[in-house]
Amino acid sequence: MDINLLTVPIMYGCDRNGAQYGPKKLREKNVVKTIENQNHKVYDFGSLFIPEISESEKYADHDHIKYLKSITNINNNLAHLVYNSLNSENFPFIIGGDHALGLGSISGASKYFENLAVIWVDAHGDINTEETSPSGNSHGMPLAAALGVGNPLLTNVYFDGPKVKPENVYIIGARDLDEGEIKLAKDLDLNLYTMDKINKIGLDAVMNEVINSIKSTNIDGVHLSFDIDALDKSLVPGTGTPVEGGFSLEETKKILKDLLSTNFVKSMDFVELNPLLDENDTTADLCIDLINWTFKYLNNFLLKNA
Ligand code: DIR
Ligand code: MN
Ligand code: MN
Ligand code: MN
Repeated sequence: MDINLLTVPIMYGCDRNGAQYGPKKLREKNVVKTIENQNHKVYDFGSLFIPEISESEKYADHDHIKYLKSITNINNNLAHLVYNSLNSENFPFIIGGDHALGLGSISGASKYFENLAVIWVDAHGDINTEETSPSGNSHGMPLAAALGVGNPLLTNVYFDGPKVKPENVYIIGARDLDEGEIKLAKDLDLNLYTMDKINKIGLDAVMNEVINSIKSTNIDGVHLSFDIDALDKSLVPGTGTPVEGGFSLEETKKILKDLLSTNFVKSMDFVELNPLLDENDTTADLCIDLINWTFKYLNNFLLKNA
C-alpha cells in the first residue's frame, strides 16, 4: 500500500544524546528500499524540523518536564502530518527519535478515527506525569498525555482533551513500571500485559486476547507504537533504557505478525534507536530486520473497513 515515511529526529524526550540520529542511521541502512521491497510505495515526507535548544534551557518551560514547549510543538506538527497522511488513505510510519513522539502520532490518528485503539509495545508504560516521573523525561509520559492525564500542554496537543479511551489502550511487554504508572494503569483499568503476566499465560494467549478484544468492539483503527526496548536488553545495545527479561527476536516477530495480519493497524511508530550507543550496528540492523518483517505483513486495506 502507500506508506508515508515520517522521521522525527528528537532526543529532548529522553535527554540522551544519540537518539536523534536514529532516522539518519536507518536511512543509511536503506529503510526506504526495505519497505519498497515488500511491495509498498513509499512517499517520504522526510524529517520533521526540530529546533535547537541548549542543555541549559531544558527546564526553561517547566521545572519537571524537560523541553516542554518544544515537545509540545513537535507533537503538534507530527499530529497534523499523521492526520493528513491518514486522510490521503496512506499508512503513516513514524521513525524516531525517542518515544515522546508517540503523543503526536496518537493525536493525529485520533482526529481521523472515531474510536481509536493504541497498542503500546514497550518495556515501559510511558504513562508518567510530571508528578510521577522519576526523570522529567517526556518519553515516559506520552501515553498518559494521550489518555488526558498530565500537564495541560501535553494533554491538549493538536486538539483539547483525551485522544484514546482507557479501555482501548493495550500495553504489551512492560517490566519496568514506576510506582505512579502502576497506580494509573490500575485506576484507569488499562489492558496491561506485563512481562510477568505474559510469562504466566503465554504470548499466544495474550495475542489472541488482545486481537479478540479489538475485534469485539467498534474500534475503527489501531495505532501501534513500537519501542525497540521491548526486546530483551541483550538484543538492543543501541537503545537508551534497555531492560532485562524482554522479548526474543522470534517473539517480537510474532507480535508484529499477529497485529499486522489483522489489518486493524493503520499507523505505526518505531522508536528509541540510539546509534551512538550501538555496538557495530547490531541494533540498527535488527531494526531493519523488524521493519522488513513489519511491511511483509502489512497488507493493502481499505482504510476505514478493517
Ligand atoms: C522511566 C523510563 N519510566 C521514566 N522510561 C522510559 O523516565 O519515565 N521509557 N525509558 O521508554
Ligand atoms: Mn517507550
Ligand atoms: Mn477520534
Ligand atoms: Mn521503553
